[in-house]
Amino acid sequence: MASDTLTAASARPHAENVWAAARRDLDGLPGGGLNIAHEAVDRHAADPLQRGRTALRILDRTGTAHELTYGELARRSTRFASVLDRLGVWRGDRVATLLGPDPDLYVAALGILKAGAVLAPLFNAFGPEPVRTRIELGGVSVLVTTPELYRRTVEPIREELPGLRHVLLVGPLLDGLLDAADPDRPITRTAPDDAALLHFTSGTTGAPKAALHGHGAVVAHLATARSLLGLRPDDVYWCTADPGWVTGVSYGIVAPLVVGATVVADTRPFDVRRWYRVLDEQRVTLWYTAPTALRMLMARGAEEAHRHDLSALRTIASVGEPLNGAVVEWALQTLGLPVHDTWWQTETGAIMLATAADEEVRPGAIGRPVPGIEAAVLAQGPDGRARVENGHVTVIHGSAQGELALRPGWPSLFHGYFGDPDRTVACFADGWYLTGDVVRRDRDGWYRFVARADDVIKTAGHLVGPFEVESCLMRHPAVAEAGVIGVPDPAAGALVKAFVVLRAGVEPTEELQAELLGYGRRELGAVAPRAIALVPDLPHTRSGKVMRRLLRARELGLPEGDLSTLENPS
Ligand code: 6R9
Repeated sequence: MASDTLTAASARPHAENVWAAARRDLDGLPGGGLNIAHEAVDRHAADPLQRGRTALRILDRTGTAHELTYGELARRSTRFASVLDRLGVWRGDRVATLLGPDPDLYVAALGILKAGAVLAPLFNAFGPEPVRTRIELGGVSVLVTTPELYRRTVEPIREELPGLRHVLLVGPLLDGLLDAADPDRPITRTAPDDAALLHFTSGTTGAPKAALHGHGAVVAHLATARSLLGLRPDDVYWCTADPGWVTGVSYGIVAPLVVGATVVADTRPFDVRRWYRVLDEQRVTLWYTAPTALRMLMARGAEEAHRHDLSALRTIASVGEPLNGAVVEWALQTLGLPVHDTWWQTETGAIMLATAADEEVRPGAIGRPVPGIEAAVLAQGPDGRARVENGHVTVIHGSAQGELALRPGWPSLFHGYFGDPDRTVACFADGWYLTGDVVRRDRDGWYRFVARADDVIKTAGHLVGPFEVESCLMRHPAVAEAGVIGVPDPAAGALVKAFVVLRAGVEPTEELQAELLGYGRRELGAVAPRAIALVPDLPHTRSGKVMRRLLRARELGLPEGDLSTLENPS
């Protein structure tokens, strides 16, 4: 105990220095306060040397680049904030975006923040059901989307969402409103603790969760992007994460703009040849991507890579899923650079463990806690989560395996799950934030990812809550019960698979199986199961819950005995 106290005490002043230094490099609002959009654009737009620089370079469906300078982005997002005023949006109201990385997305996101409202990004490949759940959960009053996505995803559920007062469709309608809007609307004076971002995420049980972050999170975005990714104002930066997820916002919009770099975005879906072309033709210098994408490039072989000039590239970094050592070795050989792993979660708001851009990569390891972060490995209980006895956890020192925990106090830690204090409280024990990830720490303090301590699935970098998929399947009239797990996949890490028990009297035919797959795709979109097995029954705990771990063990042909150490298939 004594040594824990000492470590914590000596870590704290250091942590404060790290964040205080980043805070000093931010501007703050004239007259006081902190607003992410001011730091990301208006600060640069006020600087005559920076105003005309390219903030965004967005490749449209035809590959044509559309550029917006910092000055243009500042002006347009101010007008967007003024449009929200006219719709009656107030400070703290939740405004959702259902958009790909189009110019309008950046304008809307920054405009929402300028208005003092809360930006709630939605993944545009979600089907109607996940969108409905999230709009309801976040109490979203305004949604910004395209006419096409509106028809496909929102119209079928519109009547079930009485709290959604307005839908703003990008295109001529929005352009007209922007032209008529107030170009001089001042940014709403927000404080670091005022709500700014609402990111939807998934847990093992229950509905999705909405993690709330404040404007102060920008301090951590700046500090980590600079010190770990090595992001600089002269960078041409490409973050391949979709802006409907936490990485696509925090490190796809906020961090690079705050630094003053040029953001490259591609609105078209993944394609090996085109990705190489983007890296080559856009002269990308810093590339923040994900293991699934790297594995897909790797599967195509070296030839395609060698057709392109990647000499502008200085750093490749990765996030979201376990980064296989083999991918790192391949990148080094084929792309001429290793891949620097970074680990974080929606709740942490910023990178927590990493191999910094100027550090030597150890294939298979994530790296170490970032400056300002105190991490610990906690002993696990029989359910795989950290063991808490009489309110106390057991910190393991030296080389260890257990649940990763982080000492709260960094600026981007979530403020809580919106409207769900009980689930928020459950994330903390004995002065630690519990991550739900099992890690192994080597003797010299380097961390490796082992598994999730719970049942959430990471498929192609996207977090999927099995409960959400099971609940949707169980609304189908033929389904009595469903159990959903991740099964290993060489490219996507894991694929969502459902085991379905049919209602009495329903025949398990191939047609029904196909119908259920189609139903899942229509309702859930990107988080739908890729495979469905019709089974006579499911294993249950004594309290009646489906034992997903046992399903996974059976699927993988693993012994069913000790399930607490069952490693994640990814
Ligand atoms: C940023 C993001 C968080 C979960 C996290 C962990 C997994 C993230 C990882 C990683 C292995 C890495 N994860 N980074 N696993 N190596 N470098 O992805 O947030 O969508 O909330 O997911 O993703 O399991 O707990 P989020």
